[in-house]
Amino acid sequence: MEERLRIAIQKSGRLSEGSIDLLKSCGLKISRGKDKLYGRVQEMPIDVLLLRDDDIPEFVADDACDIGIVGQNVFEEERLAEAQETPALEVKPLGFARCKLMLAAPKEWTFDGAAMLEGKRIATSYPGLTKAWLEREGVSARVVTMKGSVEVAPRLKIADAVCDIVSTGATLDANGLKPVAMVFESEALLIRNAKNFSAAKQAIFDALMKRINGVLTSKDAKYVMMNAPREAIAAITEFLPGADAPTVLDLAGSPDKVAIHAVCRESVFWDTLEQLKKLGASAILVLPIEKMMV
Ligand code: PRT
Ligand code: ZN
Repeated sequence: MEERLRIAIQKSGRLSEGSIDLLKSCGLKISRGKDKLYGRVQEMPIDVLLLRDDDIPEFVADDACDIGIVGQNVFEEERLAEAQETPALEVKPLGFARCKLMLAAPKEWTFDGAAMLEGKRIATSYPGLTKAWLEREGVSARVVTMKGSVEVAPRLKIADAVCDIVSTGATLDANGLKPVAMVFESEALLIRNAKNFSAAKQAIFDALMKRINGVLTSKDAKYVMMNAPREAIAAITEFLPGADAPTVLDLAGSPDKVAIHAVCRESVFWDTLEQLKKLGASAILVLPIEKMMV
């Protein structure tokens, strides 16, 4: 029987779009029916399982799936809970679904440090991460575990403060709370089963990782082209954000000028262009890079 790599992603929620987009950028199309929990990829021997995000670390640890995409917050919380004898392994942060687990207190509090939480009750869906943070801060507080709607706990007098995921902060604000301390920073994470894959499965995994790495490195990368005075080459090369050695070409009929081409791996902003102009560059072009393999 043909070996296939099984990958677990979130069925619907804040990780789904990013996970599906990443697989798409790797050239994989998932065919599935509307409510199906299972999708098949045509382009590579890969099957996709669509799950609740909380189940993903366990499915991957238990060998029900080989790899998965999950929030670092959920992964770390499961690890701290020691829910698995042999937990899944972290492979790579993926750069999307960024958020922060934050301690938040009623707006009227004048927060002057973690010591303020001594003896208080903190509501959270992340008891492991919250307790680890309190321990690091040397504070003893009571952690009240709630599955959802954590932000209403202070109003219901179930807790004095909360520890919850924040992205824009609008939810906290609407509930009369303000973020006061950062507990954990999270983004989507690629994880894998801790056991060795068979040779065939390892080969599929390696091929997929090559494509994922290619997608991630080309994400912010730009191809930058410009003309510049020959004597400005050193200054421009030094200034270009995250560029390897650029290509320098002679310009026909202008012995004092050259064309400089470079791949910049970091974001190229308007002020980058303004700075390049100041260094003598002209006719600056910034082009997107669709694919890159290094
Ligand atoms: O159904 P399933 O169990 O699969 O999904 P879920 O509802 O448990 O998770 P989901 O889809 O909400 O989030 C999945 C993952 O996305 C989380 O584990 C985080 O890693 C990441 N993520 C990124 C977020 C947020 N941003 C986020 N804003 N997870 C949750 N939130 C919630 C937060 O809990 C709060 O209620 O959004 C609200 C705050 O948003 P702001 O913008 O008002 O601050
Ligand atoms: Zn969930």
